[in-house]
Amino acid sequence: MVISPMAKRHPYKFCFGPWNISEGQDPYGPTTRPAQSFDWKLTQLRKIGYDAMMFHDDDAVPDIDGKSDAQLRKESKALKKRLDDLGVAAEMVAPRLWFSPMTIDGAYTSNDPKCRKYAIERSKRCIDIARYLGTDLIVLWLAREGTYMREAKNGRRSVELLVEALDEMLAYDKKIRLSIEPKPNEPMDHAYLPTIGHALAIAHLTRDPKRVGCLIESAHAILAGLDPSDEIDFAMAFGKLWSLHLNDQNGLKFDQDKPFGSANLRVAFNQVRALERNGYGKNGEFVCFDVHPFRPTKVEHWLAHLEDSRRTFLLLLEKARTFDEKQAKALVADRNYAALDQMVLEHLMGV
Ligand code: XLS
Ligand code: MG
Repeated sequence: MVISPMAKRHPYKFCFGPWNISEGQDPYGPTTRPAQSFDWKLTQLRKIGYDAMMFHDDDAVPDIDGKSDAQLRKESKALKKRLDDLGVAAEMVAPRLWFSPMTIDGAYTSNDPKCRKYAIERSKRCIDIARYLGTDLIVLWLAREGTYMREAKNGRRSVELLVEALDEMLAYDKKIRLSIEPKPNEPMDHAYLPTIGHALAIAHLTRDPKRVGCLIESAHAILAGLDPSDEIDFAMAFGKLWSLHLNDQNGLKFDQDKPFGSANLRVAFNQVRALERNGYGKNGEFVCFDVHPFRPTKVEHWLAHLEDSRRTFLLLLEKARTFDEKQAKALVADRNYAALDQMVLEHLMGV
């Protein structure tokens, strides 16, 4: 199907991260595709109509822990030049705090003060990289801030430690904004900040609540048993949705990072509608797809999940913009939800 000119006039800008062109490794088996260079990924990004790349600190500066500040500056600046030459923006930088031997038992909430110090120092270096790459957005996916058993940590103390860490980052750079990406579980049994409500609530305990916002990932909201479109409306009612990871998820299991709309087209449609009614993107926010190829994917189809997610988004945008709001309103006023339900289904089926 051809995407109509109306959908092409959208104000949305698109983004993905180098980890989204992944090699297929899972906990039960090795990679299924050979690794590709970062430069190749960057070139592909432009070719398939994307505008920006998101980074973990060590996507930007590999082996960051073994490198001096001078090296970090040199490599970040060289990367910024490559991005500028290709006309690609750096959307955000996120500290990858879940790989190091120093974060085995948590990063900011580790029981070991030396490990907590490492996490904060590493986050400051992540902020340095963001500054060199020209973005003020730091994303915090708090992968190991939680427990495998609740007795292992003091929950109240963990909240205080999280606030201390956020405060240190806010004080380190007066311009950066922190965007918390909640996820309720995996790798932890229970995470400390499982939902957008938690992220926005903890913002208010920090020294500068205005600079602490959130990022919604569709799959993470679904794993919390929530509808991602409600999370979008909630975050945007606070003016705090600063980034977005659209993808899909089939029920309450491991994080699947499926292509956008792959598991539930209607849930995807409602996310696009929520973004439209709230004007997402009008302050320069990007639509990022945190999606992965299915493990059996062949090398020649390696970018399909990214091309398809963007295409599905644009097609659903057209569906959102052509949804008969007047008729829907009349059905709501008549409390005729059966007809409203069918109307949505037929609209999505193109009847
Ligand atoms: C993992 C997260 C991660 C963040 C960035 O589930 O989605 O990829 O988006 O640190
Ligand atoms: Mg994500």
